[in-house]
Amino acid sequence: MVFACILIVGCKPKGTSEAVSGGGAAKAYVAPGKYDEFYNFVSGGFSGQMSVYGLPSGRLLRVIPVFSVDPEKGWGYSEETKPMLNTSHGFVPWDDLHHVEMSMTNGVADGKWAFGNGNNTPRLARVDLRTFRTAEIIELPNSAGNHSSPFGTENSEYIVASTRFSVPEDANSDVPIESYKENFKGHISFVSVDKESGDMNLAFQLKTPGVNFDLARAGKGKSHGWMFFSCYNTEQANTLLEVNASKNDKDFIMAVNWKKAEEYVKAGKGKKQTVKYAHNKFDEHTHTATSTIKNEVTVLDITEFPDIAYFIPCPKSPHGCDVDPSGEYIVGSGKLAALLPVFSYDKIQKAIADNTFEQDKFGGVPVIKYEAALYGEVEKPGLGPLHTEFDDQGNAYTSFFVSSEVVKWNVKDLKVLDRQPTFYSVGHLMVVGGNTKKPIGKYLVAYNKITKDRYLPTGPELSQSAQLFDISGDKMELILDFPTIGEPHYAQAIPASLIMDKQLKIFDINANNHPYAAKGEDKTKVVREGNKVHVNMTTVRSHLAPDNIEGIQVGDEVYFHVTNLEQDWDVPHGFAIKGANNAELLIMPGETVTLKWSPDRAGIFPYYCTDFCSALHQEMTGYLRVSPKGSKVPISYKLGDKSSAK
Ligand SMILES: [Cu+2]
Repeated sequence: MVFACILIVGCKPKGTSEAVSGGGAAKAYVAPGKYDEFYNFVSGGFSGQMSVYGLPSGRLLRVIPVFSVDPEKGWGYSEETKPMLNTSHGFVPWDDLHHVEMSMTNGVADGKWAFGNGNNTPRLARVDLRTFRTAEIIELPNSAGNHSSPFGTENSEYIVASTRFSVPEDANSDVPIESYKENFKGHISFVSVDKESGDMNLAFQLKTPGVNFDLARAGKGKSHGWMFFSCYNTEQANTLLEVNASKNDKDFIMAVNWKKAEEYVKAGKGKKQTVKYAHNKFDEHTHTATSTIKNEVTVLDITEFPDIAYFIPCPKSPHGCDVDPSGEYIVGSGKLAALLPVFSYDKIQKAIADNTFEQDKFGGVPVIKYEAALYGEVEKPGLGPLHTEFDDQGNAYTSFFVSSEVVKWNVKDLKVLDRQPTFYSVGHLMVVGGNTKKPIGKYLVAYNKITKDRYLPTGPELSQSAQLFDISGDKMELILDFPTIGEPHYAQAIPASLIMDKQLKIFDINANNHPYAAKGEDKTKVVREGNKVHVNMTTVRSHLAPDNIEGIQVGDEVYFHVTNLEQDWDVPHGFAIKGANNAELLIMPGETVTLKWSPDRAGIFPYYCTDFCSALHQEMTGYLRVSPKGSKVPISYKLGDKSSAK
């Protein structure tokens, strides 16, 4: 116990009682009625969501359900959104979303889409920044633990996702675990993105030796066309990894010439493989998602093509693998290393041209000599380096998990310039645009793993914490703490001006192609088809139509297709009915959404609008009568004196 206390005290950076005051606080202050300068898209870690904060205020603006069901928005509960969470394993309503990647044009965020990874049941998602909704999810075959994902190329030609756990290929996976070295392989998925529509497509996969891929970054500028991946477990251990995968002094960064790989695939060199994966898309006009199971992927084995991939030794268990704005420097972060190696793209190219390789290949892939690829090492920067982002002045910022600090250093001379404590144990960090060709060196956010004493306590679990630093001066200055949802891993921020004027304010009711849309109260109806009953309902301030329904029976499957007739910004309506065992619906102006409900008893069931919409919101209710199975009560429905019976 005493030992534990000492440990905890020992972890605290000096000056834990320091509070931000005066000028610092003013820098994060956004006055009521004023907008933030940046949108910050933050991964929700184990919550499976993405949340959006304003910077510098830290205001929570929106939580976007991606891989998780969300009762606030009915995501994954409505019939229209359920297919978005379909996988080859069936309906999977959860995942851990670790990393966020903004779509890019010429190496700078273009404000079209945000991509997110699902680690557990490997998936890639695309969020539409006009609607702040998940528009597409694609499952990744031959993969497990989609951690090294989603990392995009300079023009989002591809969003790249690699397997954290090497596993046997899907087609022949029933093998002894001990046969790791022989049967377990890594797979890297290249998912193409249509520049206009955003539609994703699993273009091809690279099959690699069995290691654990951790993180990655695409080359940019001079290194555009290349991609760099950190890999650990080069020991190829399959048990007690904390010991057995930490034995080698150096693991690898893998440099991949993806343009070359793309050429080979186009020339038909890849092998078609039978797999099974789901591809889910949300259609904005039918307001409905479809899920398609696909059965084929093209795989290129990198060991058969000597000019696609190279390993570069990197000390020790590398985590982050970050490329500077010029594309020349690649920073490897060995999370158990005491130094920070910086590799040079030019030197890597020269080493390849000169065959400056180690004598032995690794798993059939050439290994470039460490010194031949190395630009230099940042000496004694801190303990446990994890991630690096960059500013517009040639500086890098690296998070140090063990020593709980952010360290600023110069990319050219590798000298440490500043260090500031974080509270506590920082994981990822983010500079606005810090992964792009044009960083905006104004703010840095540290996403911390532990909160300890920063906020009011909340039972056994404390809030997750982000910390905002002003990095515009020579010294980094902590200006704000703000709590976050889930456990944020990575995040990215973009100027608000890039997307705030592109927001979709309503769905055009005339373009609503939902098959059960009722585009007016005179189009509402209740139709029995066997034991299925379809209710084409409308909602508008301040009533639902119809608001009296009879003739439903115990054992029926009732589908409430609710169309919101409003055509004003920010006038959603909700829908809920007593006893329904899923969530409410939340229906945007011009949209149609469906709740499936199976009454379990006879009686009167009120239904109502759940989203406050007007002074007469409380009156926005209706009654539904359920009769016993086999009852002679006919289907009938009405609104006021407009009734009809069938
Ligand atoms: Cu309402």
